[in-house]
Amino acid sequence: MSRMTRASSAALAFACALAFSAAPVAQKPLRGSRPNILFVFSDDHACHAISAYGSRVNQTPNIDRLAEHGLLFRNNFCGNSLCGPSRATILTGKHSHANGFMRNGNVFDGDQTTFAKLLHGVGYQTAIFGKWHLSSDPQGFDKWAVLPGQGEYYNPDFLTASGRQRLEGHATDLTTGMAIEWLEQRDPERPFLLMCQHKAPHRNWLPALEDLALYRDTTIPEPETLFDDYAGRGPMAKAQEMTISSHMFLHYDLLVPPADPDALKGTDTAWRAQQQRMTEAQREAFNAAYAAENDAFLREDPQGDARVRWAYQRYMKNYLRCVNGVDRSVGAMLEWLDAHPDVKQNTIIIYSSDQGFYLGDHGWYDKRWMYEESLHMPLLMAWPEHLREGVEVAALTQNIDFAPTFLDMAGVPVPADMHGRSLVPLLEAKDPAAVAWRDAVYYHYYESHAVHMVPAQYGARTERYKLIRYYEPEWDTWELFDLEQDPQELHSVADDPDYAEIRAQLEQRLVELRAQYGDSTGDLGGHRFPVQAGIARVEPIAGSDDGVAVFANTIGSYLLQTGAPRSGVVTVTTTMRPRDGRQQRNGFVLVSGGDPREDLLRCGVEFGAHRLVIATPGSLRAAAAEELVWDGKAPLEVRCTFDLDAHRVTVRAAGVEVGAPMPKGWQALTAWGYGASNAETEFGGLKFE
Ligand code: SGN
Ligand code: CA
Repeated sequence: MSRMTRASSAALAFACALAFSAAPVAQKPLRGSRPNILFVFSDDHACHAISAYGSRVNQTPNIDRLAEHGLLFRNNFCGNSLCGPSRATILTGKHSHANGFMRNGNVFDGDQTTFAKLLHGVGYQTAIFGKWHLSSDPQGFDKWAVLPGQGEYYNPDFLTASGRQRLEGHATDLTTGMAIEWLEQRDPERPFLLMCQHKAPHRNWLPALEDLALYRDTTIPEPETLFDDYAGRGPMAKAQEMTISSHMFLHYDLLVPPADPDALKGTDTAWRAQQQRMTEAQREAFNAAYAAENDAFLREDPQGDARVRWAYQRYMKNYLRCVNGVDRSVGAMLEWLDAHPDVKQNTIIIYSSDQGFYLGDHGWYDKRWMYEESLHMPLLMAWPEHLREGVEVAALTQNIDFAPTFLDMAGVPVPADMHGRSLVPLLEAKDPAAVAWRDAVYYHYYESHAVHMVPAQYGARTERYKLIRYYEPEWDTWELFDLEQDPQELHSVADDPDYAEIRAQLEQRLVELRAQYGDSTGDLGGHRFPVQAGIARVEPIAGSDDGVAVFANTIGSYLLQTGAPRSGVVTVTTTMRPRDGRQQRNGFVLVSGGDPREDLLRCGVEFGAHRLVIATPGSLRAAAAEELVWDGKAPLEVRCTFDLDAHRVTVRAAGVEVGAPMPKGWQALTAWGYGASNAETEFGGLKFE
């Protein structure tokens, strides 16, 4: 019997069963049911821009169909509100520290176990199209065509196993088209996993031509906190760089054409590149859609709050137009399934997005914070005759649960080291609220001192409370929110004596969660380095007085001390060595005589290349380098001499010396410390002479 006849006879039997019973929708066991998995995933689509979640700003009729005919997860969260990290978590079922992808810029270790590989191993055909953003090539997929990095909206390039190819059209439509084409030509005898991953509605929100007219004559309601003053919380929220008022680029983000395209600077130069990338017909239609509004804006030149309001409207309309494209993609998928009832019968369709987003809430765009708008991830699932319809799940679910769920349904044992739990019991329960489930979710964001300047933070969210710890020494602050009393998270009660007991309980719960998931990142081992970036952990080295192992999670990570400036000739010695199995990167002594966040001199060793190097400020490229004769293991004593009068630096190790000029403007050294990249490096015996 072919799969098709089996499926239709099952449908018939099911229809008969229904005719003879008064029961509501019957359910079949999900565990091991080996459904086709059609996973539509977008980038930065917040729940509050989905009408099924109660959006005040738009309608998403196709995504809503999944809620109507399936389940909507009301409390689904990410574990690290950023693109690459959320995707790595979904693939591995593990929090960031365990899958190694903690911040954008890391490279996903594609050799680790993913649900896609495991499904492939039990006979699923697997494909992924669209945004990927994990740097290494996809593994575990029979077919892949992914955007390089963030990818482009118009006429994007796609990377495939056989090379790079540019396609004409809008990224959302192209991604949908590839997914449907793959469905058409797949092997109908085997189950499939299809991941259709949209770039939209990611910044800089370039809608498809057919969505440009939407919202033109409407005003999008403003969020209550558009003009948030950040009082009532720690100082962190005020220090970010993600406001609509000050951190959006007029040309790049808000699509106002510059008077002189040749004079564009910084991020705004991308405006021109994007225009040039469009075909002439696309460019004309695109620019015509905004022309009247742009003219009015330039004429009226609104200032202050009026300008923020204008920017909010422009931003939101483009964001929501991009969302509309994604909703249309979901519609196209549903339509395809409707036209192929035999496939539909065996297909669970899932909609989600990598994290939430600020839609002007707190005056912001972007994500990253553990606050509600960016912590929430949409999650909807439908599978006719298998899942209940119109059900809302309130359980605290998380992106770590996706992989275990897919595996469970495919009948693959969930690897014990995955952090998540299969959602199958929630999917099967008559009353999901009666299922024993977790009482708290864990969160850890790392990408500090990067775009948007959101501090590293970890925390726990329960049904009612949220505890956040900003652990970097420059902040060292806790926030606690009572979500029932203060759903907008405007008043931290971390220091309110009435909440002291609750805070103590939550702190305890957070310790337990960190232990449960084995997360020791964010622990600086008692060291207080006032300036740092990209450092995940600092551990004291056993048996050493001042030795530290530094775990860096990106290129150019550092830990710096500041103190009494040192002038004249300063000599710094330290030992350094890569920890076992992590010899690919480097160890540096860092000094600064300017702003240490921008102006750093790096002197030290590239472990893999066995080179002694000096890299001058503003660049990670070596200004001077010499080969080292060294076994790659023994601690190297590195001696750096900074001559602030002669403006010269010399570095010696293992009998080799290199020298380079130092910035002339530096009168004294104002900050010094360690640097390492994407690796664990041990430093010891830092001495000044
Ligand atoms: C880019 C964006 C940022 C965004 C990050 C991460 N700038 O750097 O606004 O926060 O991506 O987004 S842009 O100028 O390139 O648009 S993520 O979703 O990929 O994590
Ligand atoms: Ca994202």
